[in-house]
Parts: sequence; structure tokens; C-alpha cells
Amino acid sequence: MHIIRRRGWEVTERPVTPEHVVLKRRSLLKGATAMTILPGAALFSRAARADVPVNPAFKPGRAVTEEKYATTYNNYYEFSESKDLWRDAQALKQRPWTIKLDGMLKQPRTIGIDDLLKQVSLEERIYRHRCVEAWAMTVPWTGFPLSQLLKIAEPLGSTKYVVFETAQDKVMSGLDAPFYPWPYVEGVTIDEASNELAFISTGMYGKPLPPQNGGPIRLTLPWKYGFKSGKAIVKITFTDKRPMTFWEAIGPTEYGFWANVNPAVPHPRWSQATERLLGSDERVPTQIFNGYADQVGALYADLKNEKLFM
Ligand SMILES: Nc1nc2c(c(=O)[nH]1)N[C@H]1C(S)=C(S)[C@@H](COP(=O)(O)O)O[C@H]1N2
Ligand SMILES: [Mo]
Repeated sequence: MHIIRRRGWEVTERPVTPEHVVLKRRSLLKGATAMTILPGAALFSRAARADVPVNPAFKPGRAVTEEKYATTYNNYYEFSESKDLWRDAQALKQRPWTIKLDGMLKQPRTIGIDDLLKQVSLEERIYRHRCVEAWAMTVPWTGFPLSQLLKIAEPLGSTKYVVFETAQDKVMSGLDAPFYPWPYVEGVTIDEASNELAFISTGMYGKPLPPQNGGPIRLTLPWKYGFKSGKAIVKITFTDKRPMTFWEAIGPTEYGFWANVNPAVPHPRWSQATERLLGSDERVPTQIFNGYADQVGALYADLKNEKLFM
């Protein structure tokens, strides 16, 4: 018998939308008519449409972080080591933007972001985000599952890792710091990349992804410390060799390849047991895999000898 089994997050009916999202969308829709007369506005029309379905499978279990905090307190070392780089990041041009698909593929090629966006189905997911520095936020991202990009890229069966590289642009003054192993490169296994949680974000709060948050396109891996989720992706490489990643190269005793969230494994210099919610002084307990163990725990069942949690 052929049974059509719908996975939890494949929504057919329009689900209940959190009120803040509805309000945002209304204002966005109202603004839309005015926006169409602005040159260039149409370019972003698919990056975070106001009418994408909200995927209800990922209940954040905590309040969505106010947009003003999520967009003005950022880690983006290409610009600065300070958290208030958001103004400087506005200088990063978001179009034209291309992504090179490289390595063990049927056909390596370069794809324009708007061409890519035409080939995927956008959705909104509210995810918790946990930085290794022990702060956290909860963000409504717009984007598409990384697995959709894998289908488009068509990696060879022998591919073991997917590696993401961030742009290097002259407006990024942080690149002058010679100590860092630029470009920013992070990677995951092909199994991690194929997991339903692995997401490519092109918008947040119902709007195109702001440059400071990784616009126009970034990775979002909610069960890992934030540094694994590279911003402003310009190259995706498919390989059978485990890459040396940016943070592992800087501090291999503090930042590993796997970087899964775990409250029981402290950073050498601080505890990971709790996290501060952005925009408040509230601290809450940290959860293993940032609370996503049901979705990703099985990925690590056979990897007990790896340093999975740093
Ligand atoms: N290219 C690049 N990507 C990056 C970083 C960075 O410095 N450069 N910082 C990482 C870290 S440590 C975190 S916590 C998140 C922060 O994302 P946000 O600024 O949108 O909160 O981006 C990650 N991606
Ligand atoms: Mo982070």
C-alpha cells in the first residue's frame, strides 16, 4: 500500500502566525505598493516575501527577540570585533550576488542569488540561536532548507563535507586584521547538511536579511554554536576531506569542527550551562543541541569519539 506520510513541517494549510509576524507583514504589505517605485526594490522581492508560509514545526518555546536587538548586536569579524558593527555593514552591496558551487559536483558552476531563489520554496521558521559566548536570540528567519540547495547542486555520492565561504569585500575593514585566517570558512558533514533543520536564510522578520546579519544569504544551523553559521556566502564547496574551519584554525582547544550546543561541556574560559537572552538580563538554562536533540541527535550516535561539543 502506498502511504503518503507528511512530515511535521510540511504545511498545507496556513498555520496560526505569531502576532508579531502578522503585524510585520501587514506593514510590509502596505509598504509594498510604495516600494515598487523604488529602483532595485523588486530585486529583493523573493528574498523574504511577506506571504511565505510559517513552518509551525519549530516551536521556539520562548519569545521572539525584538528585531532591534537581533539587528544591532552582531558578530561579524570581517567588519569588526565589536558588537556594534551594524552601521558599517550597510556598505556591503547585496546585489548583484553570485554563489560559486564548487568541488565534487556533477557540474561545478556559479549561480546568481535571484536565479537560485526562483528554484526554491521559501518558508519562515522561528529558530533559537545560541552563540558560543553564551547569549541567545530567537529569530523568525525566511529561507529554504539547505537540502533544497543540495538537490540543485547535485553533489557526487562520494561527497562527505559541505564547506561554506564568506565574501571578502573591500568595505570589510576587519579583513585588515592579519591574525585571522581569512576567508571565513565553516563546514558540516553532508549528513548534517541534509538534516531538515539545516537552513539557508535570506530574510528575517519578514524582510530581506540585513547585511549585518549575513545578507543577502547565510547559513542557519540552530543546534550548533552560532559561529558555524557563516554569513554572506559566496562559495559552497563539496569535498571528501574535512575542512580546516575558521574558528578551529584560530583556537582548536576552544572551537572545534562540530560545535554542537551542550550545557554540560564548558568553554575553557566560561560555563555553557546558561545563556543570556538578547534584549534582557534574563538567563535561561541551555539545552543539549540547543533543544533540537529530537531532530539531530541521531546524526551523532556513531561519533562518540569525536569532540562533538566544543
Ligand atoms: N562570516 C562570518 N559569519 C559569522 C560570524 C563572523 O564573524 N563572520 N560570526 C558568527 C557568530 S559567532 C555568530 S553568533 C553569528 C551571529 O549572527 P547574528 O549577527 O545574525 O546574530 O554569526 C556567525 N557567522
Ligand atoms: Mo557566536
